[in-house]
Amino acid sequence: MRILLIYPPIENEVSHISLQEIDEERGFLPPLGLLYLATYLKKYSNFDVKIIDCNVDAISHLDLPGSIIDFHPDVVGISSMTHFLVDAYKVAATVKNISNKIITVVGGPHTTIYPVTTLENPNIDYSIKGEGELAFFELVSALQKGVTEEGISSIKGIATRFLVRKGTTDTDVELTRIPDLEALPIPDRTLLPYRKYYSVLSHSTNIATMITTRGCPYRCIYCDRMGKKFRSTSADYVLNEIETILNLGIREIFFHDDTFNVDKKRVVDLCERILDKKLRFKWDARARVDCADYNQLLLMKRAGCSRISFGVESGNQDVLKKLRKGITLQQVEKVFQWCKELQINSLADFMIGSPGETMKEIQDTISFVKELKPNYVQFSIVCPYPDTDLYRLCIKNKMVLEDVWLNFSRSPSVDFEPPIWNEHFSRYELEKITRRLFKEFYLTPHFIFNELKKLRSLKEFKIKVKAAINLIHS
Ligand code: B12
Ligand code: SF4
Repeated sequence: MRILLIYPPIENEVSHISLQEIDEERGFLPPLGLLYLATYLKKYSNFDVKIIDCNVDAISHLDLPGSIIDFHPDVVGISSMTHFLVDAYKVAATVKNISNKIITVVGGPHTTIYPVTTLENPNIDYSIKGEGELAFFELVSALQKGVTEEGISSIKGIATRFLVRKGTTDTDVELTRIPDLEALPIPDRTLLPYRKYYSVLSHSTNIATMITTRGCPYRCIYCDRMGKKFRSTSADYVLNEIETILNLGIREIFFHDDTFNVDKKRVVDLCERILDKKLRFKWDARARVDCADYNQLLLMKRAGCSRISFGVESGNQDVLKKLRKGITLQQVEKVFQWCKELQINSLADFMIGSPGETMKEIQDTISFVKELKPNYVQFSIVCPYPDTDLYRLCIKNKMVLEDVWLNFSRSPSVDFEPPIWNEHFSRYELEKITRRLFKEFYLTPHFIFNELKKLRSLKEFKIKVKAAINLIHS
């Protein structure tokens, strides 16, 4: 069997969540989900497996047929996030245009919410709800053995037309989740053009990404991870993975765990092991302020952590409460102060247009940013995303008149405008405010001077200048 995994060319993104012109120079991050799938298949089968990351290799929808025909796959797996669903569906159409005999399977965060709805698209044969390693392996093995669709329907996490005919709904399909993350082989980064990945935020011109935990025990109302079972890998496993990355000559790692520091003891253990083994690399992580303490941050710094992103979301305590964020402004202040003392770069993520937010609360956020002085900020417009409590609230309060995300999933179009929380502001007003906040933070002599001091290469200089030009023109 020949299996081709495709991360679609993102050409038709429905996105106003962060401003598109500001995202453009963000860089390229590897599609880690597909790497996990491919590595698992390679370890446990003799299938021929290939990944195409269309974005990093600049393969457009027009170019894609050539790349698919070259590999002549039996099965094509496609990744889908909601914001690039149009592109995922376009890839499925391209595959079926080449040959109707190629089986198409779509997985990822979007089909995890809408596994059955996805099958309304005639170009998609199967979809996966949840973490795909085992389910996809079982599906492809069953296809090879010629198992019937009814038989395939008993594989956990797979939506089939057989199930649709029986009246199964999106919520009925059983979620597949890997209970023991250490049963997964360490992703083989050489399956991707690993030297090409970088970020506007990185120190090096080449980075890798890792995920050491899955799930998140918190319940923020705007997030679809809420309450999902938290699982982690041991320090040994993580260290092995770090070493395989360092052996490829990469010296910077972005940890993409939802919340890296949930388990304090684990963070301490990990950092001590990095120090013991004298592994030298820069890294960054996404963390919660209420899970951080001074000693944890000190150890992280000593172990090479150069930047931490914290979800701060608002400078107003009532708004934080409405978002069910579970943090206080005092905790935020304390942790950002510690980061300054320890010279760890801090990135504060804020959301604009939250429930209950008027210009007064936004002003509180602006004042808070000025007081906090993070090294970087990210402002995103609040988007009630599917399968979040915020979206359910949006429907309940009749802020949207129908289930717009379900409609979008049925027939995605690039013209779709994702919903906003329109209690006090229009979409236009929120975009205007967000642009202003970005400019006020980044286009200051103080910020520009600091960034210039940190530059290490001509490539980094060019990336940052381009990002700045985009911002000026926004
Ligand atoms: C890294 C990341 C990004 C990167 C993407 C780069 C890349 N090439 O992957 C960047 C920074 C660009 C990004 C952007 C956004 N992201 Co993001 N991102 C993530 C993050 C933190 C990690 C993704 C990851 O690597 N996970 C680890 C791997 C192992 O999991 P996975 O990718 O889900 O893959 C598994 C399954 O989904 C499935 N699977 C995936 N693909 C396929 C394909 C097949 C064929 C099969 C069978 C299975 C399968 O199996 C995989 C293995 O178990 C996740 C949160 C998370 N912890 O997952 C959010 C997440 C994916 N992002 C999300 C969102 C909403 C966004 C944004 C829209 C806004 C935002 N708030 O950040 C923006 C969009 C950009 C824009 N212009 O506005 C949501 C997606 C929700 C959805 N319904 O699609 C998530 C889940 C976070 C959240 N809870 O809100 N993101
Ligand atoms: S926003 Fe972060 S902390 Fe909150 S539920 Fe989602 S992943 Fe967890």
